[in-house]
Amino acid sequence: MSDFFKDIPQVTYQGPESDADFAYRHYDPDEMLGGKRMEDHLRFAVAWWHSFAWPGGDPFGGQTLDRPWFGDTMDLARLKADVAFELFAILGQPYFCFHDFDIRPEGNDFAESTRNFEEIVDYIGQKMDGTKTKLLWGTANLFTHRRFMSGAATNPDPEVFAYSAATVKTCIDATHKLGGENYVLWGGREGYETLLNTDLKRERDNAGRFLQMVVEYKHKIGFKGTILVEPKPQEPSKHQYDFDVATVYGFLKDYGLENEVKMNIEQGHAILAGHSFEHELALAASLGILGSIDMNRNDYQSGWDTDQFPNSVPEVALAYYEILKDGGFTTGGTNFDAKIRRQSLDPEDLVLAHVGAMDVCARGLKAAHAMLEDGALEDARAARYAGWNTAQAMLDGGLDGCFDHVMANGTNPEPKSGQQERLENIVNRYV
Ligand code: XLS
Ligand code: NI
Ligand code: NI
Repeated sequence: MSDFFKDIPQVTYQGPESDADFAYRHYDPDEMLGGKRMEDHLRFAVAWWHSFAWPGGDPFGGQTLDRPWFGDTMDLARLKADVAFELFAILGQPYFCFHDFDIRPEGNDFAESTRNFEEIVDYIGQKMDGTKTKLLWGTANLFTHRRFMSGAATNPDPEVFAYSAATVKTCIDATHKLGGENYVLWGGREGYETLLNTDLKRERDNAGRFLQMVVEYKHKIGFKGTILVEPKPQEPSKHQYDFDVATVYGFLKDYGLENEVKMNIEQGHAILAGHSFEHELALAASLGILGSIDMNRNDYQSGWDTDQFPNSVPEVALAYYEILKDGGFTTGGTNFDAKIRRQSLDPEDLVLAHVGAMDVCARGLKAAHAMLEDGALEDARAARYAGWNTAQAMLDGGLDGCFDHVMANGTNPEPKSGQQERLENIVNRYV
């Protein structure tokens, strides 16, 4: 036991009337919603990188957070894992997520990095054995080290492609070993800064082949989890090949992967791409590729990827509405890919960030569930499209079929209200 969280109690559900800081007011894991426990709906995960590896830097300043496990030794990596599992015990959330880079010190070469990684993975596996904590997903960090500055799978240098592929192999192996339910690829530097030095077609093809190799390997070793791609339009690269859900779907189709790969959709990335979160979720659901979410938002003023914990119930309610409408998560979940603010120095800040976010999501989920149950929005939507129940012939008849129809019926369509205000008022009754 470390003493990092020494006076912080285990957080339990105490109901909406509680005024304790370390209490859930809405996240009651056992509450049933539509025949499923709340914990099994939300499937919360803590992100290792922001919670335990991030030093508090921003573009203008370096480390603000002082953590006893910061440093490059295996002992410190084990201490970091100890503290991580102490946080998991306090929060009681069922899952966590990690990159190789978050959990192990970088070695002098690939072989040493891999040895460090495998040793820590075994250590984490032992810690998982004694608890109910599970792995939602693992991933490889192919963007921080300078070797990846010109991309990983899209690097002009085939040696970097190979290094990246070898790294992903070790990360899928680790995820498989720890019983992970998904494997994520976020293409941090899979994009370019200037066309003047970029062979766009080759880079995109190499990224496609890379993802095929991931899928082939998954099947070879019998990994049953879902392969997820996390779209993001920019930051760090200027033009990313995985811009948004629509772009990634086209990419998957091109490389024959649309039935193998789903999306991990992040709220802040959706906003960066000029979409709403619920747009990205609804589109992925409509394409059958909605997998999992990173529930962290951006600051609406600063305009960059600030990775803040969610704190707006109406926003998350609309997101869970799309997720529930799609049937809910299967292997996916709600990962807090979120960091505390750089002035939030205390251990309790880290705990309270998660507590608040879990309660916000629980309230959003309950609102979403109630909206679906009551059917007010879906009834209105069905009514708006009711004409299509008898209009299939128009889709089959082609342009001249439609022409004949209009000529025969003398149709002069009457515009109808979209009723947006009424629908917004309905939503506001729930949130
Ligand atoms: C960065 C991404 C990253 C992925 C995992 O913006 O959100 O944290 O979730 O590599
Ligand atoms: Ni992000
Ligand atoms: Ni993310």
